[in-house]
Amino acid sequence: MITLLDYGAGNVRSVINAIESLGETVEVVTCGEEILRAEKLVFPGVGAFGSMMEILEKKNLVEPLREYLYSDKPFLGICLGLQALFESSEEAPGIQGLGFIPGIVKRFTIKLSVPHIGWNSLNIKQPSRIFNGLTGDEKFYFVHSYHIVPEDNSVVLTTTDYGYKFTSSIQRGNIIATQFHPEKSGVPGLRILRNFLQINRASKRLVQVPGETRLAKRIIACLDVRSNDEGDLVVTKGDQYDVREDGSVRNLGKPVELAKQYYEEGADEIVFLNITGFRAFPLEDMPMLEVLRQTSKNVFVPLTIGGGIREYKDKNGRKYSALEVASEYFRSGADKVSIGSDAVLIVERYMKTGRTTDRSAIEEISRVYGNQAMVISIDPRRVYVKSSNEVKHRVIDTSAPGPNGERYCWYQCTINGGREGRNLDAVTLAQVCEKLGAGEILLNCIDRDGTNMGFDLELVNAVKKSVSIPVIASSGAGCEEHFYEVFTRTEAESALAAGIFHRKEVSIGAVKNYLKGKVEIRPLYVHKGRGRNK
Ligand code: 1PR
Repeated sequence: MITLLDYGAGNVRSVINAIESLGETVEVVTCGEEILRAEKLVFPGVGAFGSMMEILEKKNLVEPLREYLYSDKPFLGICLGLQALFESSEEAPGIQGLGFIPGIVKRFTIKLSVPHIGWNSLNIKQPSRIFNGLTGDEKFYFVHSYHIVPEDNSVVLTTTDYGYKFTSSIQRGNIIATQFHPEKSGVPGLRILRNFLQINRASKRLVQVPGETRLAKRIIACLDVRSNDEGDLVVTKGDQYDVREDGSVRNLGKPVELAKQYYEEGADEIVFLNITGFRAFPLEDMPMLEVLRQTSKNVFVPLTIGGGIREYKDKNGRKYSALEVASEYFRSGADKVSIGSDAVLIVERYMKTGRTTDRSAIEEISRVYGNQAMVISIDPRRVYVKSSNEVKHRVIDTSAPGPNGERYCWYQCTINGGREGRNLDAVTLAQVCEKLGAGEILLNCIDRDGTNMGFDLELVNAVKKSVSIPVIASSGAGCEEHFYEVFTRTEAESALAAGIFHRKEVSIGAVKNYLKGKVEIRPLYVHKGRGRNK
């Protein structure tokens, strides 16, 4: 029996699912006595340091947690569950942590994108039982803007490089805590969890080639989901956002099965987009919640859900905030939510007044769940102009002139699945969303969507250069070389594709094999019950 501390913010379902997939049962703690009775305690932290400590205080969990830690019974902290062990954090000045390990938590001060999102490796500094069965070359999933700085180096279990070297996990006796998420780190992550649970395993010292660890470029599979004309929830795919062929919605498979298949083939992340979310009330669209619940039982990489994350009134007049809608998705297994249409409307309001309301969906969701959980999905379309000062938008000098020889273009934001163009450009949208608290940009391109022509590198460069958060390049991937191109000719941290994977033209394994040795990627793993991923 594993005891899990859930203080009520974010996605603990993934941790529960990962532990249960190893054949263990999980008891979720609701009071201090249960912490003291625990034999093995797992503490996954999500959200922000300040609100975490306030909730722990309010629920009278701080003292039992300290007592448990000092008793040296097996403890695994994850992400904020690691940071909580320290004395304080720059994220919440004046708020005390558990103070179990001397040291503080600091924000990254680097030129690279923050948050540090994605798959990075570990430099192992001590023997530990959690490394049994690993080679030391594995990559693990990180998502954080702050990192720990222990006073005493003897607690450092691993370090990782991102701009500089930081401590990515600690070990003191039976207390182990990681900045990365084992529950979201595929096969090696599950291995770490299993090793933690088997407390009698011998400690292993891994011999590694010394050197800097490197963040991998991520390959993301996207599943556009909607009901077809028969009422079944299907994965579909459009050509420039038109998902109908001969009058019917294209049906490319079932969402839960396809997500599992892509995970096993090596996808670093899965994105679900409910593409009719702008029409219906998503919380009445229960199948999407069920899709997430089922997917998160078998898929141990990050899951993003978009489509219909916005404020809504149901038929009885009850109002739901976007935060409430998002919370339901987080509880069902989402790690991030993405906002499309509403982000455009929020930024338009901001541009009119020049002020934030502090209460927009972007601000509220990122405040509660952290910036890393708030993705903005942009659906831009090229608009050609003859001169760079013809419009007030951010105009680029394009190498692909327009139909009438226009040398310039700007990228117009659209809403409602590309149906309505707005008087706002994608660069401005991305910049304002970052200011409001967004942690990542999912950058689609209607002109390239489903065309197999390759990513719009000019668009990716224009947006990526204007923000300091990670950007996912999306739309147009047609072959392995297109991924190489986007990773070498832009600074995008990840690339997303849909059509080529669904139509089985190119597999995720083929993309990774092509990139291997040229671009840093997460290695492929063999999944039990499947043939070898090449
Ligand atoms: O506006 O907050 O409700 O969110 C709706 C979401 O649904 C947005 O993220 C929007 O991008 C998406 N969406 C709406 N309509 C469509 C459509 O296709 N008719 N899907 C749509 C956009 C997602 C792309 C696609 C890439 C890669 N498709 O990310 O997966 O273009 O495709 P490719 O590799 O085949 O070229 P809201």
